[in-house]
Amino acid sequence: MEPLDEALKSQEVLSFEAFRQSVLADYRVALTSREVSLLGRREVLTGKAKFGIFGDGKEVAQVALSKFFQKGDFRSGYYRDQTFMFAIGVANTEHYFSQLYADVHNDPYSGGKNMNAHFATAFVNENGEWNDLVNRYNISADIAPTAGQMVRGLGMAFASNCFRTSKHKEQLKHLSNNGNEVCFCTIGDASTSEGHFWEVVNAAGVIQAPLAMFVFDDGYGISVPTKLQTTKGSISEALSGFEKKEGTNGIKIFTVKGWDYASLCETFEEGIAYTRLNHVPVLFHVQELTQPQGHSTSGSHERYKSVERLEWEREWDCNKKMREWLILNELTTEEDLQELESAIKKEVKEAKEIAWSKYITPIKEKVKEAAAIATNGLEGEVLNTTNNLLSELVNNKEPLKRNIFRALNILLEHHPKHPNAKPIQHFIANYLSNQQPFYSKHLYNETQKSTLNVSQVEAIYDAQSKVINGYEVLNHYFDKLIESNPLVYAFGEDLGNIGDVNQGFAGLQAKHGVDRIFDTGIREQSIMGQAHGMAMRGLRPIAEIQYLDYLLYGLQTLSDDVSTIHYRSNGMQSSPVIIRTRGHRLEGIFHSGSPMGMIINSLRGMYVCVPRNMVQAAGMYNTLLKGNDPALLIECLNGYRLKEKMPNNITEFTVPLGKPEVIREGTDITIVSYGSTLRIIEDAAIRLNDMGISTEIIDVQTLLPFDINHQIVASLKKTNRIIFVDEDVPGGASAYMYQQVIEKQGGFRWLDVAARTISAKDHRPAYASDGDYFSKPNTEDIISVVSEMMSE
Ligand SMILES: Cc1ncc(C[n+]2csc(CCOP(=O)(O)OP(=O)(O)O)c2C)c(N)n1
Ligand SMILES: [Mg+2]
Repeated sequence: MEPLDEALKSQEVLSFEAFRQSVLADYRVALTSREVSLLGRREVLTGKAKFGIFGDGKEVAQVALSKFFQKGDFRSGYYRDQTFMFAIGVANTEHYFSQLYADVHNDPYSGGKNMNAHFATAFVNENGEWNDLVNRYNISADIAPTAGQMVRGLGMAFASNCFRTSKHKEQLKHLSNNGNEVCFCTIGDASTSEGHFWEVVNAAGVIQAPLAMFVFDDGYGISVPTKLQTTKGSISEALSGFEKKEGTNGIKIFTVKGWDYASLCETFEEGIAYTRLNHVPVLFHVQELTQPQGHSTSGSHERYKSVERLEWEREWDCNKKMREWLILNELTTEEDLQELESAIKKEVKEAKEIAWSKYITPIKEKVKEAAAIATNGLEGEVLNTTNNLLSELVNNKEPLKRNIFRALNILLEHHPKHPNAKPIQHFIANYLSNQQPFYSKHLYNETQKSTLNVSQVEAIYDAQSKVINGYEVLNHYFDKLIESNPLVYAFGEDLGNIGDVNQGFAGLQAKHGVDRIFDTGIREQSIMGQAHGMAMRGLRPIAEIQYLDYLLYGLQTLSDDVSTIHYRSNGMQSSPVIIRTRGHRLEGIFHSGSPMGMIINSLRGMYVCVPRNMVQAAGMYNTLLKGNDPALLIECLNGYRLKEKMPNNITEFTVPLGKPEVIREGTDITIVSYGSTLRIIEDAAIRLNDMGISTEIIDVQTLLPFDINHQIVASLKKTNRIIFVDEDVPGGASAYMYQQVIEKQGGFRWLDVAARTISAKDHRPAYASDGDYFSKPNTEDIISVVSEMMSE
């Protein structure tokens, strides 16, 4: 052979060997993942873990797609993605089991808070600042509600568009490499029946973002087969009208068999390179997948799958097919494979045992410590009964922390004068206070980036300060804000071209560009998700819900995803979205709701701001933009045309969260409220004054957080009478304010007469001005209740 031929030949051998090794490495991951699923299920069935959901039957497709997931990319996935996570090296088997055991110390994805196979990586550091997201794999924290991940995925993909068009790339280098990042979004076949899925496919087709969607089709959603889920029984067929053609927008659709390793690799390579370059969304319909162990540990698929189907699933198991392919293509031998398979079984078992030991050892030590404290120095009868009462705990091979609290408390209940009562109580208190934070921390940001740390900057006025309409205050404010903060993006229905229905952004798209201020389709759920995904990538979106009544359409995303992101990622991820809406009062059943009880009860984890006017709103936006917490801000619909004096420092002054303001001082009665009802109360206060009653009015300003420094009880100490007023239904947010002040702040001690709530009626507000009068609290209602209280 000529030297050149020889060199080429040896290169070929080398590259074949490299290929062979990489294929075998993939198979190794697929096998490992399968073994994890098998052992994981056993851990649940034997009672060591509570619930398990596994990725068996999806392994080969996931190792294939992991090959095209690059550093800087994002994943918004679902609970079947363990193989992908193992393949990119972000998850390992030991940690996987730690999460399965709900080990608060060793589950690196959620700190023991989330179910197994719900992954996350750190987007922010211990100081609350964004990490360099460009040089790492980014896994957004998983949620269980089916298809919920789609809307977040849309936002994370869309952020790449924002970075690509940004004029401030230099400042954003740690967040993006020119918008080349793809968001991988996985979903089960049945979950495509959810509205979220369709909303996102449509929105992605319109806005053209680098979103790679993978529908993992195993033919079932728990027990319900595809033909009852999807038109024509095929999601790719049903979606064909969305397909991008020459000269149109849309998405690219690929179909591929989930057991066919070679064609999976080829298809994913082509599709992902395409979306990365062109920002055209792609959807892969991954077909013919299986569930070797059924849906989850909660049931058995033999109940609903036919014998033939079960037989087919065994035959077309992706790992089995890959194994056959390896042998057929002489990439390995039967003997080597058997060796590999037994090595992997051993490895996974060892990892599981390490995880179990790390989890259980500290609890067992606590059991020992508890027993030692309880029996210390005892003898005779009291020792016997103590031992008897603790025997179940001490003999428990898999004790939980709660078993310790229960056993010790029962012991004290039986023996109130137990000789070791004091040290036992001390132990209980210490152990409780040591453990509680693991379960409760990170609901809100606790770092220096907590919005509660933003200090107050007073509004500055001088003789030249203009008095203008509320909407003009906002318009001026948003103009300055977009100019000064390159991270801010504003969007929603009718927000771009006409500048929102109340002109807050009027003229600003023309001035600042369609990249920063833009219209969206009528799709509240995915507007929320779009903002959420962008915020997680370090941008500062202000996204609109056109009217408060329509927040319901987006509430699932806000409640399940945005509100829990910091908590469920154990503080590793933040989403400082600002959701802007307007409400409380307009007209009729669907344009004047004020469902504040629903909102504050479903959005713990977000802050909820209820400014009484647009200057206060601007100050709150400034505060929110300095912190890293998500928030909802509700502007008063009937406030846009009221005259307000504009501060000179409109983009700098801040309104701190959780700090009520006394807007009228008085001595006889305190009325607590927020938003547009304050104007009715002010009207009542003038008439009450004429009747000789002096009213103190307090604007709470934010419902979450609520009066952090207990200013309201200070007012109650002075007046000894209090009413909580709002426009929600009876028992809604007025009851919440009542509970906060009367119970939490100890306000009951200062009452001369029973505290009251005044709210709207149970029904939705009827149309027109008289409808409003008879549906919502009005001035006469307030005067009447105050008069009644004054005469008691
Ligand atoms: C909104 C919502 N509804 C119901 C459920 C309960 N649930 C969990 S998984 C599942 C089936 C999902 O099937 P599919 O999307 O095909 O995924 P697979 O589990 O088959 O991979 C259901 C109904 C849920 N988690 N969320
Ligand atoms: Mg399915």
